[in-house]
Amino acid sequence: MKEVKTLGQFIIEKQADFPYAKGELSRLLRDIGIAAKIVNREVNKAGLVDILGGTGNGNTQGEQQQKLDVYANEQFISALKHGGECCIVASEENEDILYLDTGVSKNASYIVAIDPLDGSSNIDVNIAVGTIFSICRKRSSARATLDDVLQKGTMQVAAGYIIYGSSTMLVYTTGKGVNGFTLDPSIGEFCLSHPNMQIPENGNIYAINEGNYVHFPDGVKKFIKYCQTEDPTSNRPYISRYTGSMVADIHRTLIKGGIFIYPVTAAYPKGKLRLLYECNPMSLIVEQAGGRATNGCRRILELEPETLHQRTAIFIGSTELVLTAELMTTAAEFVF
Ligand code: P6P
Repeated sequence: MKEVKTLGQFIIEKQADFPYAKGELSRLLRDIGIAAKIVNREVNKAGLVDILGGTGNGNTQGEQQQKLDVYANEQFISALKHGGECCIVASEENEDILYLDTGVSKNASYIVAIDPLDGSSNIDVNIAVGTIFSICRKRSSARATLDDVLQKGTMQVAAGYIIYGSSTMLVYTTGKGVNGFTLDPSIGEFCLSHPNMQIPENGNIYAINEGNYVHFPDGVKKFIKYCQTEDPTSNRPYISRYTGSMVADIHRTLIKGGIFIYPVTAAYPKGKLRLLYECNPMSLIVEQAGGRATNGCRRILELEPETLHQRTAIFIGSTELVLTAELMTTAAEFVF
């Protein structure tokens, strides 16, 4: 009988990796896991209850807010507020940071940046959506401020995502490798299913929205043509897969290898995806699994955040493939 290790058991076991840990980060990860199970329950029955469709409001990004977006945001913020370990949450769904450092969270020392439901426009068509989170420690000795949120990706103490797909998985890292947990609905627990995840060094799947082809930098166009050119010695033409859901595309890339690219486009001259709560956490995970993540020429984790909802281009995936894409794209084409 295979031993089942739950997320909670794993977190406690790994706490030993941090000699000075007092359990705060463990409790914070537990809180995120609880909210994920609640959101999962609603995502799974989204077609049955009036939680689908738009709220009629827009979010910070001017994107049509889906009801499930709002619900997920509320659930994660509530779990963080009542968990006692988070002093500030920065959410894609909120214009400004939210201070949680009152009551049980008065002396909390962690900052959480989160995209509560990424890819939510896919909910109505039953394509996998996800939650992405990034955790940093408060740097200031006094009350946390926006400066404590605007930290480089290298300062993350943990990062992870939940993918609500054919099964629901939570994948996270605390800087010592990447581990994946699958939700077992029969016991309501995330169970270790993908220990020590390693991304294949190379891969033959490329993910990019080719609808934007005409607006891509020439180097990106060159790379796409490279992927499509017959060359049996290098397993080309590659396979094109793109779901419109960053979590789903990067989860597939993590497991099967390949590359996910969201470059600069006419509509998004600085890239579309957000640095703090999409690109930084996904980049830490992929790097910890042995992959590479840049904006085409600079490491994502080294980019200096200047604003809360800052966007960046991203090339992320198997090291060999990301390097090939970078070599085809001159630095001059990239917005720093
Ligand atoms: P496009 C979803 O809206 C999202 O933020 C990511 O999950 C996804 O990778 C990307 O945008 C899709 O953008 O422009 O290709 O529809």
